[in-house]
Amino acid sequence: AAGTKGGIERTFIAIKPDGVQRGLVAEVINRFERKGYKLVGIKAIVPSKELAEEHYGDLKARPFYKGLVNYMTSGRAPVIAMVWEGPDVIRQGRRIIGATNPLDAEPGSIRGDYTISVGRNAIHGSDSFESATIEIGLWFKPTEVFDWKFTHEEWII
Ligand code: FUP
Repeated sequence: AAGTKGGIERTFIAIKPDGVQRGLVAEVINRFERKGYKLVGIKAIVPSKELAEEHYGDLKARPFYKGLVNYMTSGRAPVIAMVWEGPDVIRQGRRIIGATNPLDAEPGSIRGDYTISVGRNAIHGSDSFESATIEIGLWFKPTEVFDWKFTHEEWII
């Protein structure tokens, strides 16, 4: 499942229903792909309430928790769940995504370029090795994540 292999990390990135509604799927994938990161898992999924609640379990006490779970599970668009692999991809992924509050997110980041509301910030990315491991295990079966090599990997990694 998740983890590192010789310094190569994996992270869980999800385009949330508002990001899918906004037509940002290709834009998000492009930003990770052009950087040189490797897409090792991807699927569209409307998460169950249980999955969404577990994913955001650490936010249970927050006032926005219920609305957050409702928005993730509404089915008005699926979540595009992905696993990306590469050197430092957890931290770099957070940089590519930008700050949680879009009004603090740098222009040039996904949230900085495309969003204005913290409750509709389009995308999720794991914030640590521990959460990446947990989140990949939560959203993906082992058989849905693939080990593969770029043909000319030595020119990228
Ligand atoms: P992040 O890891 O950047 O997604 O940030 P958090 O885990 O702190 O927050 C998870 C989600 O909760 C955010 F993407 C959106 C939602 N949220 C709010 O709706 N209001 C807030 O004040 C903070 C977070």
